[in-house]
Amino acid sequence: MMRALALAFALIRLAGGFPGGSTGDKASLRPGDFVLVKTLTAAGASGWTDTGLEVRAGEEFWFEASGTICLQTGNEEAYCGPEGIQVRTMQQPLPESNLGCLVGRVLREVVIVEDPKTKEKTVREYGVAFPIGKAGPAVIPADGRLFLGPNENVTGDNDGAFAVRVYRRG
Ligand SMILES: [Ca+2]
Repeated sequence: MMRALALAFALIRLAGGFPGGSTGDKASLRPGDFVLVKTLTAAGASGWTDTGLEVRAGEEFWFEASGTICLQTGNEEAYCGPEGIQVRTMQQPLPESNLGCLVGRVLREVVIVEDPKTKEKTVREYGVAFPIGKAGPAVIPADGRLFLGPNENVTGDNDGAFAVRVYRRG
């Protein structure tokens, strides 16, 4: 299994790169327009890390991230920084961005659904993800609570962490 995934990584690398990181017209924004509001560590294995920040759609943020995570412990091909790996899989929140790159997610709603027969409760989260990468501005896509994590859905086998500085428009 590990070997198969390593091979998949290698093959996709050969197939060429993908765009990752940032989007949109950000040329007019400068770091000096922002105020540092949070410094946190987003562990690769934690999935989404809560920033504790409530955000609104259209707000402008600036992010700076460093550190290295491993997307599959033991796989030499699976290390990356906040810019991620130039790989695309079906198992990532943002399919158009690099696998493992730092992404934001605004959690909009948490719904607890109860099965009418078994009475078993399931928690469903609804969020909107957006690309961050290594450093730069980002426009918040929705109202809600801001979380940060790697652009990957299978995070339980990860290692390492990103150190992230979060700046809000002053
Ligand atoms: Ca993983």
